[in-house]
Amino acid sequence: MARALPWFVPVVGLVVACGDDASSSGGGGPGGGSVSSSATASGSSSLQSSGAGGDDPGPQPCTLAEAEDLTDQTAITVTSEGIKYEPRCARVAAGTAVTFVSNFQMHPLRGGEIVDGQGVVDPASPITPQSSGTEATFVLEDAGEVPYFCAFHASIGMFGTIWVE
Ligand SMILES: [Cu+2]
Repeated sequence: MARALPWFVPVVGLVVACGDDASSSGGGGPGGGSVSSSATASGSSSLQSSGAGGDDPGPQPCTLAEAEDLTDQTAITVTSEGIKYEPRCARVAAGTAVTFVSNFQMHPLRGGEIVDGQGVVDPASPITPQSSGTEATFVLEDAGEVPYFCAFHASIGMFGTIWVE
């Protein structure tokens, strides 16, 4: 007599790993330089409230309202003090010579804006990359918004904006 054992048991192993947020946990430092233009921008704004763990909202970009009005000057100086620029946010007249005084080896200066807490270099920025030396002057001719940042410390707030009027 044949024993009809139902060996064929369909094992449906549906292991659906939907933990897609495991790979995107929080900004592991500015050193990587992975400046991608892909879709990481969406949805990350909601992460900020859970990650910080304090009442510090974190470094915020300049607003025009807080920008120091230096439009009556023909030349201004932006210094770096610790990990902050001073003045951080400024308004200048077109044609103003803006001199950055810093240690560019420790605080590499870049023109570009902050996206998701990381500095993104703008190749068209009048503030050209500075990685050595202690002083650099840029004459800002064109009206507009000129954001800049420190390549090492942008994620912890070392950035600013100059509005050219
Ligand atoms: Cu820095």
